[in-house]
Amino acid sequence: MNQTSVVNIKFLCKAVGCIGASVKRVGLICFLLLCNGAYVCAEDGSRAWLRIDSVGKAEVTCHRKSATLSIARTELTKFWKGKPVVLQLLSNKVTRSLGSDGYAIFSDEKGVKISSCGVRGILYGTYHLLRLQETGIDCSALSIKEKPAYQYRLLNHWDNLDRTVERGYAGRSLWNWDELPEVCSPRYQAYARLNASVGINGVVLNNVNASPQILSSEYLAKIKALADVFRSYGIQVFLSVNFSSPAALGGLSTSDPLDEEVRRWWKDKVQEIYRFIPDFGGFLVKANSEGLPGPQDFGRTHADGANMLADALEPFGGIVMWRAFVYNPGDEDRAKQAYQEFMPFDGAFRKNVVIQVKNGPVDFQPREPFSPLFGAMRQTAVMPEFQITQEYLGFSNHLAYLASLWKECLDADTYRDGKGSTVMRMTATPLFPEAITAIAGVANIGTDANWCGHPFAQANWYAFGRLAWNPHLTSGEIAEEWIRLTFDMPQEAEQSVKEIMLESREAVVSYMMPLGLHHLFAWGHHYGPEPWCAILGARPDWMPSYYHKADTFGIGFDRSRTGSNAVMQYHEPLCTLYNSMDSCPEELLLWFHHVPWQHKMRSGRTLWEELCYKYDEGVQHVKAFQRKWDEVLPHVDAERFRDVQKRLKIQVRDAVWWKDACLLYFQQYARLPIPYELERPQHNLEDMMDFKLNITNFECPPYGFSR
Ligand code: GCV
Repeated sequence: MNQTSVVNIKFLCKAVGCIGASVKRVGLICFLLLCNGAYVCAEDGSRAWLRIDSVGKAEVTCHRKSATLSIARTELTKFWKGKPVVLQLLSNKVTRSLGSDGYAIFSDEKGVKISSCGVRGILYGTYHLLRLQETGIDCSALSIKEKPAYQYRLLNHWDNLDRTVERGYAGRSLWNWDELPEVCSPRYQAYARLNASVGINGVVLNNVNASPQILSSEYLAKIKALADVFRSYGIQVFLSVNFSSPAALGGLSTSDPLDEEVRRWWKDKVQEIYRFIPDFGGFLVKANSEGLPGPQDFGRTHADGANMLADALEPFGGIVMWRAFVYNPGDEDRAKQAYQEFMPFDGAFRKNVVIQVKNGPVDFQPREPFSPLFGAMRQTAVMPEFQITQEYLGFSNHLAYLASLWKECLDADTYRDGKGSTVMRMTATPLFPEAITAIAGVANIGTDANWCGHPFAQANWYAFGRLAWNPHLTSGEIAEEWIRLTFDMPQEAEQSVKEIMLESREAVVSYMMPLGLHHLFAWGHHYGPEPWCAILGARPDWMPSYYHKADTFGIGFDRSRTGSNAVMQYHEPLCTLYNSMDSCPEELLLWFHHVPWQHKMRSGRTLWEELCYKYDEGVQHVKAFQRKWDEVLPHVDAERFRDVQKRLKIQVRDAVWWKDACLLYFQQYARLPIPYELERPQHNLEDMMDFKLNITNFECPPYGFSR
């Protein structure tokens, strides 16, 4: 993996090709090459964290045959630089205790043994061994036993059949439906390999806003082709389904889940799917949410709908992931609605159903408290859904390392069974013997050469996989691994990059929505700030003012006992802690309280001053990231260096935009000066209010705010 001695032919050819076109550009490239020690090769990021150069001579023995074992064997033969390896597929006390995805690795002076009772376990052990080698761990005396925390570790693609990606910022959908099943892009295999290398074992191929068409025989043949590629990498295919498919696709007069014909239709459809894909994983369902059809359209319940699908899938071992992302406009606080709608059905779902719950009670905001549903259900399996794609975190223009956000949720104590009932424990420990344990991340992957748009967005894909395997890992440990695998830097530079990553999520919170503010996003695309947004006739719960409630008294959503009483959905001591303005953690203050502008914060400042300081802190953080990144220039190839540099510039500009927009807008209510020691606004409120970013929701705006 030492790239520094490799001359990148592709890059040089590109440079030579430029001569005719632009001498100036070649000059710049040469300058950058010189700066980089002449041989740091350019990279397009397509190899992501699997950048090992083949050595091609390791001795690997495996007495069993399977497509998965043969991948493991090839990976080691090509990339392992140590003593001979034996791959042992065997069932003994140790391997059985680790399960078919788990593995044991032992090494001594004679060589290495990777054992598992499942072929997937051997593959995961293989990638782990290579990861240890590439992160510089001494592999001569290993004694490792690993098993994943969650049984299902899934990516959710929000990919549409026309190849747009809802909230995708890295090009188009990877799935080229027009070419499939005849043509299978080599990227499908590369994608599967990257997933397997971090332990991801399932993918939901299509958007939860699902087209009924995905279940047509024509598409099932295409999906089969993908499943055939993914299978040997241990990846199961799942589909999002539209609840009204029996009517919309099957031509039935209803999609009522208690109707016999409808039930028959789903059973037949499921049988057909399994004929195409014998190891099909199951369905993900968004029902009665944001206008999508669901069982409530027929006077039935979520349990009726989920159980009908579960019954059809059960004979084949398939599962249903039923989303709890439900809310309706009305008097009730949006943050309370999922809990209210689902709690009455605790215990009413079939055993092969799991309720998929977003990390926070509203919608993937830069910071939310954990969803109270995690600590609530006692007889129903619940799984976390995280968003890897950065819908609310600056798309792929902003550097935001999200392991910190997910860890905050996983480590949060729900107090369901007393202290220590973390979200991680509540979701990774089966509630009953057959209960499903699962975790999902909304993918940030597209056709961009580097898969994710921002080079650092790859770290979020990587981190999701690593946390799904082992949620006890720290954000820092995962960042360190990723940096080592992704770049070739001296330790000091690695440290700087790690600092950027670990501070990045908090920086985004500070310049977008500090102190518990949420959903101040621009209408529709959710890229920039629009705290003023007011669209005539639009749903009030889609307006920022619904969430910030700024007035001349103060700002924030009162969810205390005297407000919407959302605090009651949390177990003690959280309920009491959140209920009081004095004890509520300040990072969630405006989530739970409507706080007077003059309220004294722990720092001794007033709320208004604190808000100003927080916004400013966010901006200063990103400016510091720019400086730190420039310092690592000698250690990063020119292509990725410049890409990150360019995006950081956008991020700084956007951070200032966020700060100016929010402070100038809220200042109208606070009627107080921005503390004079802080930088003055660079924009006028009126200009910002007039400005409309012209993007559709699946594109990444090229350069953020400019008029
Ligand atoms: C797939 C938010 C997003 C939608 C998304 C929805 C969901 O509302 O803005 O794009 O739809 O969440 O998670 O279902």
